[in-house]
Amino acid sequence: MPLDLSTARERRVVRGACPHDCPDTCALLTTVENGRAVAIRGAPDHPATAGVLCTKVARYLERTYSDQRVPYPMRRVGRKGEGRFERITWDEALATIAARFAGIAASPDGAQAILPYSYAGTMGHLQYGSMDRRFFHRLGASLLDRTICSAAGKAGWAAAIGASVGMDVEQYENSRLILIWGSNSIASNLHFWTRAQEAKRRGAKLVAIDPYRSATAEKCHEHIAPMPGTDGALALGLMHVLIAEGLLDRDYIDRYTLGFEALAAHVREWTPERTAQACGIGAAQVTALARDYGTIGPAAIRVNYGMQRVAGGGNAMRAIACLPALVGAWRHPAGGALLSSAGTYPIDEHALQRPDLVRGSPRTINMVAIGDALQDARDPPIRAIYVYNSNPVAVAPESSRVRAGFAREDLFCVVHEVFQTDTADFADVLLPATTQLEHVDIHSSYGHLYALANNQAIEPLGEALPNTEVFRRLAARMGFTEPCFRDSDEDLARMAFRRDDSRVSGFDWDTLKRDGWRRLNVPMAYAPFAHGGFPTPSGKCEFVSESLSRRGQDALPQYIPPREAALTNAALARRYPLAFISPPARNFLNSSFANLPAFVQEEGTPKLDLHPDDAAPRGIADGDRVRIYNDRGSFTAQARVGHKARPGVAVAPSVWWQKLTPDGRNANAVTSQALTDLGRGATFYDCLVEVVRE
Ligand SMILES: Nc1nc2c(c(=O)[nH]1)N[C@H]1C(S)=C(S)[C@@H](COP(=O)(O)OP(=O)(O)OC[C@H]3O[C@@H](n4cnc5c(=O)[nH]c(N)nc54)[C@H](O)[C@@H]3O)O[C@H]1N2
Ligand SMILES: Nc1nc2c(c(=O)[nH]1)N[C@H]1C(S)=C(S)[C@@H](COP(=O)(O)OP(=O)(O)OC[C@H]3O[C@@H](n4cnc5c(=O)[nH]c(N)nc54)[C@H](O)[C@@H]3O)O[C@H]1N2
Ligand code: SF4
Ligand SMILES: [Mo]
Repeated sequence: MPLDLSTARERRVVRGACPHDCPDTCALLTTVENGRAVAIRGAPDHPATAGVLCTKVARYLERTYSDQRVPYPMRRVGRKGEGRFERITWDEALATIAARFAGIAASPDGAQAILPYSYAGTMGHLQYGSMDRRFFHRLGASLLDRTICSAAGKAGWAAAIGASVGMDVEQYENSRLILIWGSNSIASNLHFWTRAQEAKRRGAKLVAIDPYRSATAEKCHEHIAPMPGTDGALALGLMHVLIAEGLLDRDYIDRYTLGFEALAAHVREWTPERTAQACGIGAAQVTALARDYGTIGPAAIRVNYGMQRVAGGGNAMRAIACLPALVGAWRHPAGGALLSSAGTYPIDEHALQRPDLVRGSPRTINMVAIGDALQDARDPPIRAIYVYNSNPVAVAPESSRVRAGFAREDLFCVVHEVFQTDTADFADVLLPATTQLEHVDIHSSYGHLYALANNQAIEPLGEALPNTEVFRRLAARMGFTEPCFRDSDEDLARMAFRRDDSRVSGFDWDTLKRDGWRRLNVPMAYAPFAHGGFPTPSGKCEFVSESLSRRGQDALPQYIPPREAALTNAALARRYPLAFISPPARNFLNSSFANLPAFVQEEGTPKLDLHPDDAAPRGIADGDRVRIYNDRGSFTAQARVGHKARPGVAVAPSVWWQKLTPDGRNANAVTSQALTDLGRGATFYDCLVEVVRE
């Protein structure tokens, strides 16, 4: 039959992966008709995705086709921060950047005066960290310590377990007890929550440990609400009860752990009473939780990064990571714990990022304290910053310092972005970035065990370019002749995994592109440490860590209380009596999606949850406008008085774009640049404030 050309439409379904900073890394199916993406859904065949996307990415086409996209390269015409730009060509933009970078590199300050600033706007290995790293390494720019999210927890977990490896998320449906610790899974780890729900239907008990009565905590059988930053004490208290009551797997401890006797002596003082006092909960809650944990099996912990954004976050995670070994929970695939599965993938970072190209021995700047780094006297000062995959003006702590840093007239600022964010307003040169539908990438996950390919679904919109291509072009402009700067995205994707590793044997980039996803070669009923084999120096779960102690850290997991709390800083707590946390809002992903009308509408306006016991003495009623402040700054929100926040804690779901709030500020006006005990991480949730009615 002849083809009727008048109605023929080219229609295809493209396999991709969700790029967002979320443990679920969903497999996507995008329907493309005549070059335009018309539908997006979760791949039904991918076990971790099971055909379901979260509400944000189910509307990803609104993001891709938004009329708010940065359409072409631009140059600043207004004052810094004003956000006024005029169109220029890519040629002009690249020439400007190359000339400024070359000038700085040739000056006495040298290339170290240039700083890349990026995080996880996209988690694909190519667009997250490949050609960009090669470029800045070869340039000799300052290095960036990418610590804003997970550094403390990762370091604490690694001290006990050895690497970011843990339970298979698919096994949680077989658990009998699940502790959801510092995680609002419904918002931030939806596909785990589905498994937890299934476990619940099968009779499992779910316990949330969170100072906030999140949507997740509300749906668990039990909710334990410690004060922020006190989880380390809670974990030590649980150990105390487990040991005192003999609720231990002695055989597992003898064979597969290191330092039990020292740990037992160490936690002797952590009685339920002392623990309860440190955490602001009841002693009976500590004992009951320990008894559940010691007697119901398989017992699983899903711990997330929400509990480690405090002074003692690293040690708290260490203590939690020790719990499964004490009760032998690792013996069962549905027992143990998961923080991140990222370490299960044999990523070839060396091949992707080429640290061997580094010129000299450049300094490292911690991204958390970017406010200080841009403002304090440094030798050399930061004279240029290139921001991509991140929105520091909105997400970095102590906004007043960050904004003042970016406002420096003498700072040359490049921002490569999908949207004109708070940070983009400060750019001298603003470059348009592609979305996930417009470029190629290869993905691992930090919540499941599949590798994924992201095929390009549509042509880039406007003049947008992928991160990789911009750095390829900049490298050529700067005269970098190493062949690695000519690698295509396909070349890069082929080198992302170490080919000699058995976990990825049997598939390659070509099969991954075709099939979209592939499970790593780990058993289906995966129990990574059933027979020990921890990737620590001793091969055991290390209650006592010699490697930490060699670095001047405590050999045993300590309780390090919050830096800003009544027990540690009474004078400060008298002026600012409320502990303040700003966890993710369900409809935003950090500051991503916080500019798109549908999601902003869902969230309404910036809110502050307060307990009636804290609202009443301040004369604050539900719906009042309130000001939240401390010595670092202030912002306003609408009070929501109820039982979501526990007494003594104020909660502002985040991260709003500053320029889209009524007062032009967000929660980071009050947060601190101080760092964690391990990993030099951020302490967003270690923050005291006072709240007044406006
Ligand atoms: N919808 C949505 N999903 C997201 C994100 C998002 O912004 N929005 N962010 C993504 C990112 S960047 C990450 S890192 C991951 C993980 O994201 P996380 O930041 O871990 O986010 P949540 O899982 O929401 O967990 C935060 C929970 O920890 C609680 N919490 C705060 N302080 C403490 C504490 O001291 N102790 C305890 N026990 N709990 C505390 C908060 O009240 C909140 O309910 O999620 C990702 N997924
Ligand atoms: N108060 C408070 N602050 C927080 C947190 C909190 O809980 N409370 N959470 C913290 C955490 S856990 C994290 S991880 C950080 C996250 O902070 P960021 O990593 O900065 O995350 P986003 O705010 O989502 O900004 C990512 C930006 O990258 C852009 N982008 C996406 N894809 C691409 C691409 O392919 N190329 C380029 N060039 N750009 C792209 C997006 O448009 C977006 O504007 O925020 C932290 N800040
Ligand atoms: S749940 Fe997470 S991985 Fe899945 S679509 Fe949403 S943001 Fe992406
Ligand atoms: Mo994060």
